[in-house]
Amino acid sequence: VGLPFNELPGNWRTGWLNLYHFWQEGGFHNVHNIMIHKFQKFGPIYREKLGFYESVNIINPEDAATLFKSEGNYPERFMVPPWVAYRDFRNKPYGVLLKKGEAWRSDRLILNKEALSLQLLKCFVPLLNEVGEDFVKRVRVQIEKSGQGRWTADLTNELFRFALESAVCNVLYGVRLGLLQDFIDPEAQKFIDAVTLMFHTTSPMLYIPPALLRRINSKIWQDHVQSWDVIFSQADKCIQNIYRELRLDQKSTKEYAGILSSLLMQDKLPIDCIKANVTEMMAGGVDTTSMTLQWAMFELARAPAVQEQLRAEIFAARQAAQGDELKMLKALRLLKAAIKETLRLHPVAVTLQRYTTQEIILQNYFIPAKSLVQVGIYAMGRDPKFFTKPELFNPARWLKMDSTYFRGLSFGFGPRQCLGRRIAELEMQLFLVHMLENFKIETKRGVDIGTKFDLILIPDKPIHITLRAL
Ligand code: HEM
Ligand code: 2DC
Repeated sequence: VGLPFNELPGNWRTGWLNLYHFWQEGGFHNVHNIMIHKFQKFGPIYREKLGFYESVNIINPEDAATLFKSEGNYPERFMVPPWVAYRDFRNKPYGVLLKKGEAWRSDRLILNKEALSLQLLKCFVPLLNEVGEDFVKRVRVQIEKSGQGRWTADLTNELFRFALESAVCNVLYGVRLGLLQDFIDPEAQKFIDAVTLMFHTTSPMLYIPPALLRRINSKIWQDHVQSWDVIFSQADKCIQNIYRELRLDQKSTKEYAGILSSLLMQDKLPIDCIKANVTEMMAGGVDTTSMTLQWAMFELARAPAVQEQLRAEIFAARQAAQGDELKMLKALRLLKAAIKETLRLHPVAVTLQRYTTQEIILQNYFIPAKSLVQVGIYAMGRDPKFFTKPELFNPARWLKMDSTYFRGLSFGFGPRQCLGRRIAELEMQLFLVHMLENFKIETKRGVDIGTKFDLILIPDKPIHITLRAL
């Protein structure tokens, strides 16, 4: 028999005091470590209240399974308040990220066919391959320039541009960056900076009602509004361009011309709704994959043996596939495990969240319907109870583990999982294939890089990577 909700461990009775302590501990950038600490203190389940927001936090894969199996057809996650506040303030429509109920589901089913279906991979591969190849060319030029056969740099901005060009311009819009009129260099940089600032200004506003910050016209709210304004206006420019082009000539009826064109031609969603969703995908497509790729290269640089194994796998797969890229990708089991392993140690999202739709039992406690439950995936990924020697970057563990049951949750789960998942996975796979085929990835030894919560989890200092021509 279960225990009552009110007996859950945790300091959940003192919301404002907690927020104060949290702030004192530098919590706004340290959410992930505070969570690990709390699981150590309270055990595998604790209740928490920060400011206005209350949640139940879990770490156990079995408990995650219980939660997700009861989520139903309309799962809801925590709605990031400043993101909602911006749209309401400027009167912008919501995309799937912020919609609920039937409105969410009907949009989402249409978008799944355009972004998540496995049949799309053959359309995405050539688009993403091209950008990967160009990145290699860029690196070669830099190596040439250095005259030393190698290039050392903080690749943050290079990878932002790569991600923008891959996922956003090529897959969403079916055009290369240089070809998007009104969206050449300075514009692209403006967009990239706006997305980073948008994430950065979100985290301090997570626990304080945005309406309050708006009323006192705080700097953080102003910056947040400005960054979303740039994101929306840049996206609008791109969408208008494609829209105009599509109406001028019908040339692209045969060849695959990207997600936006496909949505426009199908005519199943109203144009405002397409705009809202494409804007979200454009904003979601930059920092997520680029930061993950940066972590992946960092981990591979510190594990030269793994790097060699991956190179061998890629070499063999390339030979066997004889030019069939999809076939090659199918064979890259260790490479896919390496991406999973990167996201285990460095997830983009510190937690997954769901509102319960019915009463459920977690760790023998009754959790009422409509509670916010968070799965601490950062903490789970680093807990020796769920991953032996968690500090070790060991991609092969995913191929050998007894059970991976509800352990690989980096893109979320179920009907509400990441919409960009297939694009992100393919983009990262192809990037790493090209990099490993051409360069040795190295980094200075003994440099420890920590993690910072900036709404998404990012490195706490610049990572310097050395690329050496093979
Ligand atoms: C949602 C992770 C890349 C667009 C999510 C969620 C996670 C996530 C954990 C919440 C899922 C859940 O609640 O179950 C990641 C990771 C990425 C990535 C790890 C790359 C490494 C992308 C990209 C795009 C994107 C490239 C756009 C093309 C979205 C959208 C949602 C979402 C629109 C909300 C979906 C909905 O509510 O229906 N992502 N993401 N993400 N992601 Fe991603
Ligand atoms: C942040 O406590 C911490 O993929 C909060 O591409 C809980 C929370 C809720 C939703 C999460 C968010 C966290 C991190 C960033 C996520 C977001 C859902 C989607 C978003 C995980 C864990 C992200 C980065 C999307 C963003 C698309 C957007 C910019 C249009």
